[in-house]
Amino acid sequence: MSSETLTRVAMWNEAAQTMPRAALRQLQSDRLGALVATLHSSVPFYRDRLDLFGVRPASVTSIDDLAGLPFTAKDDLRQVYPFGLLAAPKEDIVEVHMSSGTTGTPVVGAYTAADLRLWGDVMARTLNMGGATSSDIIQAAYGYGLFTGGLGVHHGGIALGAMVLPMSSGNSARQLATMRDFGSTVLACTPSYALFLAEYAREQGIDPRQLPVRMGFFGAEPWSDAMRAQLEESLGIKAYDIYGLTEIIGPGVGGECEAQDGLHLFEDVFYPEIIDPETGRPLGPGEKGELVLTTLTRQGSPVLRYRTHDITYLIDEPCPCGRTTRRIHRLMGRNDDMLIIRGVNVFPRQVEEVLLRIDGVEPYYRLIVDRQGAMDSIDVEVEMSEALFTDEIGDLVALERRIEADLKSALLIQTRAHLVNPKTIERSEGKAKRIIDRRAVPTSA
Ligand code: DLL
Repeated sequence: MSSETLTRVAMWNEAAQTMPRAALRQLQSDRLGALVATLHSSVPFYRDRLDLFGVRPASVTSIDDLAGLPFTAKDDLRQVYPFGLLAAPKEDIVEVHMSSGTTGTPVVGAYTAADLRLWGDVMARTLNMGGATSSDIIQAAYGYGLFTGGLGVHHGGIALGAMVLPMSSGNSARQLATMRDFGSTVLACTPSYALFLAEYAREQGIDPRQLPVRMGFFGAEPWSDAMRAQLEESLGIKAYDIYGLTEIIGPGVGGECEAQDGLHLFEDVFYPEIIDPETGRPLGPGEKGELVLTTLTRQGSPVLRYRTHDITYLIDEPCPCGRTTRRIHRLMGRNDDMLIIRGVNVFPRQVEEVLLRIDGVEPYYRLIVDRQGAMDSIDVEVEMSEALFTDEIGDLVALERRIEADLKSALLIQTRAHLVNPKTIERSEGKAKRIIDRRAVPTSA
């Protein structure tokens, strides 16, 4: 797309987004030095790590020194749950979020007042990149609560000076009525929920293209260019991809500008690297690998070289929008076993843990993930144990309902359980193939 075809609105925090690359590098270098000094002096976990790696904080003077610093893994964060990685006094924390699905120990993100201003700023940048301004009415239909989606959009919308409707997700009839009554111009929710809303509107006799929404900010789960085309067509909007994760800040790590050609990263505050997941070696622009992020200015829960497990590549070419920040290609999948179902992160081992606690079933199972219409579904096939085998229909149904209820409280999503006969699920010698994902989504190339 050429620069002439981009509809321009005033750029939010233009200075941060159009900084000459040399000045940006200097800023990143200064911030990295300060970060390492803080981590060493205030976070015992990082002090030990840095000492183990023989890193003296005073020797970190350039962003190029990052490659010699230790990584942080999701498990590191879990081990210090809930507050072990705080770099600020607990009294200074004003908000807390947690990742939705984990092995039972969630990952905590703690925000000081300055962190919330940062979040507001990066989310305002995200919304504004797609053209949103203070005149917009933002329907925030990501889940509110410990999940970062709802409140991330909320803080960003307020920073931008827009009007925020804190809807949270669900209650589709009310979403549509509110959209119409208040004239919402922006919709922010998961892409699958947006698609569902369009379908639901049609079922109610409402033409979704006639709704006032002009643009959507969709993320928290993988979605494809085909789905973008469908959303843009069915809702009559521009659909932007937005990215983020609890461990870094929530949504607001990066997003698409009006060129819709890769997601700009907010490199002045979150430094990106792409590494070879096997060797940990940094890769260059265009080389596909795992995204690693360092929070350069977070106060509450800063992280050093956090391994996201998200696969993408860096785009170093200038963008017609005028921003000088590097972009990443839309997310191309994950290199761990985390599934994202209706926006909720699910690890297969959580399912296993639940099954192990239920008498009458074995931890042999298959998860079949599918998409019916716009909604993800998850079916769990579970083997009955031989000892407790029964063919009493009443008993079987009761056991299936129990499994569904226990999974619901552990995973926070509804599943459908199906008992199968003992020894019918394939045993494997290598990695068990427990997940069948029939959603044809993840890549968008
Ligand atoms: O999903 C934060 C978020 C909320 C992002 C709203 C965008 C919009 P978590 O629950 O910690 O945080 O999950 C983070 O979700 O590592 C990716 O694997 C995946 N993810 C997030 N955005 C996208 C996206 C939020 N645009 C994990 N495309 C990340 C693909 C995404 N995957």
